[in-house]
Amino acid sequence: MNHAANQSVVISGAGVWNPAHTITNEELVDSYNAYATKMNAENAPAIAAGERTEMPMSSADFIYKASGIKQRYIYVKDGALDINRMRPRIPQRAEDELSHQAEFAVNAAKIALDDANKLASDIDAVIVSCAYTERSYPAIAIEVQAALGIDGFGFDMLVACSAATFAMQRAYEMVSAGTASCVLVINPELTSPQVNYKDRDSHFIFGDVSTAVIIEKADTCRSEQSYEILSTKAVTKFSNNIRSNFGYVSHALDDDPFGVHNLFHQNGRGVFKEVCPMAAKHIEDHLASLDYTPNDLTRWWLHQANINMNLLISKRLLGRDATKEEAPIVLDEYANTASAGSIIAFIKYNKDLPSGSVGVICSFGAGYSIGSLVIRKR
Ligand code: CO8
Repeated sequence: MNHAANQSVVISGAGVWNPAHTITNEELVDSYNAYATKMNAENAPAIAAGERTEMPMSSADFIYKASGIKQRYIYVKDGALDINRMRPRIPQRAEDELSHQAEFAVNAAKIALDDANKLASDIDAVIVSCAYTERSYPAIAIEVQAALGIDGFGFDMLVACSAATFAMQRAYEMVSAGTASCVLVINPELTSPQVNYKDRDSHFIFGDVSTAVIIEKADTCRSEQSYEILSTKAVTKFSNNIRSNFGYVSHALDDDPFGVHNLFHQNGRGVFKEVCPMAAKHIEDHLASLDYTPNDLTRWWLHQANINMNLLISKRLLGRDATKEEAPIVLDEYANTASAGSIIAFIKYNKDLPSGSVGVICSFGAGYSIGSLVIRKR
């Protein structure tokens, strides 16, 4: 936990950018069910002999009820719903072209810079933090830095669903310590290449999006609306319940680097049961450290993995259901966007709050990792 003793640190701007294409639950389910029907027909003898399990059908109704998701944005729709492919067909880019993920990042960064009333020349550090980076090096952050014409330094971070909050915490610490004065934190969540569209249990979960925030000292802030960061808190606890194994070691393994065990997979029920109490306690402890109780919060910008998780966490803390205004949900439009979810909720639902309102941004996900920032409208 950190307190900015001498220097108030603020979130002075933020931006969300989404790709043009969407996939509704119905479109997704039609494609998956057609694929499953085809596979079941092709494997009918093996299924009848008990050598292979029949693929179950998916349901748009189940998806909405179990998760709150109605649609998701996707960077490249072509290929993702084609039952002979079941993955997006993303065009290869040459090394001298802007990479896909850097483009995602730049799009959100420009919106955040405008929102904070800043120029690229005001920024001296760039953190790109998300669930996956497109490559190991050079860092996407350094490519973004070059694309925007930013001096200083940049680096990438990976903390799955807590990548955004953990990166904002690092930015807060850098500004507090004086090692950077104005930090651009970007979360280019290009999730669709890792989604297993052939898996009924997870094909609906993720969407593509990019978010960015600007963190700086209060005395350099020129935006009309800003939030003081009162405190940050992070915790991690190892769990195998959410895993993605694809990585650079694949080249040296006698294994299929694109096998289903290397794509995103999870024990969703287990995650739900374990993470909800962890996240509730995390928020309660964080608030208590500031002499706040849950009832002192005007808004809860929670991680967006599942609407039922958010309802449970806020109910556990408030002793009643949180209203839509108190704990906004963006899952219906965006689905789970890994680390970007709580930031989208913040971006879409903060401008209406009066000065002095206190809220919490909190993420929770793979690792497990939980990150929170308690913030107050200036
Ligand atoms: N259609 C119809 N039925 C289905 C479907 C479907 N699509 N999927 C499952 N079912 C069935 C099941 O088979 C089961 O049937 P039965 O009762 O006969 O066994 C029944 O529905 C209920 O299944 P579940 O118990 O699994 O359903 P839940 O109510 O638990 O809902 C969820 C499933 C929505 C996955 C839920 O468990 C959940 O959201 N859990 C939390 C998971 C979570 O938060 N995970 C975090 C993931 S993100 C992260 O941390 C980092 C990821 C980084 C990015 C990755 C990019 C790719």
